[in-house]
Amino acid sequence: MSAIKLYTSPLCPYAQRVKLALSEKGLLVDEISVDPRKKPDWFLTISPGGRTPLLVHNGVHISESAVINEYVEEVFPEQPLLPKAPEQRALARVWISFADWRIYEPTHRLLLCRNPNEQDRLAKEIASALLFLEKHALAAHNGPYLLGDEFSLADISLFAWFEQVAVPERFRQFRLPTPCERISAWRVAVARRSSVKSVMKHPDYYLQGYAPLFDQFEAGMFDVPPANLHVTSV
Ligand SMILES: N[C@@H](CCC(=O)N[C@@H](CS)C(=O)NCC(=O)O)C(=O)O
Repeated sequence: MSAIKLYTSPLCPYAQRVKLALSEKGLLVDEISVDPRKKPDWFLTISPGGRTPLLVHNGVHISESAVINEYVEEVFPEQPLLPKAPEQRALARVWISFADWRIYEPTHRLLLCRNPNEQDRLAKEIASALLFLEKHALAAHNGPYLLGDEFSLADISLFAWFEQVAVPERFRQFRLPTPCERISAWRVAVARRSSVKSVMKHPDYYLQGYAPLFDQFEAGMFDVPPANLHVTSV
């Protein structure tokens, strides 16, 4: 049994972020999967917010993927996932926040939107954020990662969005903007890492997981979308 417990849910991109950070550090973890649509009472006892991921270590319960990953980085500094220089660390955090607010958050709204005009507007908003990333993060150096040579928590925060990009593509006709050559090269470099290979799931896994939820959502079988569709930032 590992000293680290990680509570996840099957389609959760935020849990994937934490799994990738733990994998980078070679840490063993007990993973417990929770159904976000039928949260067991015992889960709500340890996680009053009821959200995944939740990390339990040394009796401490930590939620919020970005916070969990910073905790993991502080407690297990080997195989660092943040640069040494404060200004580079700050930059990593800027891109983590950018990913949350400019990419994940509008994607959440896009997935939960039934209005075609609004879907179109949100898709453009996300595409424009990706173009910003292409121009301002990845053009600042020769890559291959967001901060240059070093793979960091910034790459991890973005990885989980691209892992599931087939979902907005299939269910919301989202298209990645072109040309985004640097982003394409970044995806190739990230996918080559053994840690990524160990956690990454095939797009079909997400498409099959989301399909019944979208069917129910589009059929108006619930007004409030199912928790699985929560791709929230806060
Ligand atoms: N900002 C949070 C988002 C966590 C989140 O939204 N998790 C979803 C699953 S992907 C969840 O637990 N939803 C259930 C609910 O909100 O009740 C993070 O980065 O960890």
